[in-house]
Amino acid sequence: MYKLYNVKTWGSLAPHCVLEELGVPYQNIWMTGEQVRDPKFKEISPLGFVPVLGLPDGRPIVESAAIIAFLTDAHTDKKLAPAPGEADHAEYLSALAFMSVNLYQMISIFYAPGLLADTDAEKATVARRAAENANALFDMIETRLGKEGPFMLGDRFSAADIYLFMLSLWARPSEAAHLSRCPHIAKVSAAVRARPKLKAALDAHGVMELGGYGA
Ligand SMILES: N[C@@H](CCC(=O)N[C@@H](CS)C(=O)NCC(=O)O)C(=O)O
Repeated sequence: MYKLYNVKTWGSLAPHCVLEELGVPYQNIWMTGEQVRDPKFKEISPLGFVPVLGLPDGRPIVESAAIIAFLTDAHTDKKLAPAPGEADHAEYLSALAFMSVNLYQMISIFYAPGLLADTDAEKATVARRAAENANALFDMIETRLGKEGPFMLGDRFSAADIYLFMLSLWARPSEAAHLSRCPHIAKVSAAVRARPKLKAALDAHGVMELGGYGA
């Protein structure tokens, strides 16, 4: 059975939703931020991050985009993403990697500017620039959805939309401000919130309503 190391509203939210959509058996391990920051957790997650997916053979897998792509590839019958070998699968992987490497990372810098700055003034500048850069990346996705949407893969809903939904929860100055600036992304978020199989998980994370992540 899979094991998901999960913290409410953190980066494990999208893998959690993907597991729920796939309907595969898994053990959900709720953690607190304190437990994640315990040095012992680095034995299974080298950077001390969630998500971690434990495979049925016990191996821990890190990196949210890899976890999601692995899960949808392992369960292609559930059709939550194009199957490996299809041209759309390349687009799917590209969309996940784009969001993970660029957007997730930029949002992380916003929340932890101390990674790249020392003084409070430097941290404020880094946080402001990270928020601006994240919003510019959201705008690129918004433009793409306007031209080729309504979903990340055109007409087809996929786990990439769940990933975008998760990132949107963290957008600044608030999810509401972000979604009113990006109406196409807002439709993706609404579509995710309307998925019957996700209701329990989204309720558990406290994000069924707008602004569940702080603002
Ligand atoms: N590149 C990683 C980033 C994961 C990450 O940044 N996780 C954050 C939560 S959203 C975390 O666990 N932070 C640890 C902490 O704040 O102590 C991924 O995509 O899985």
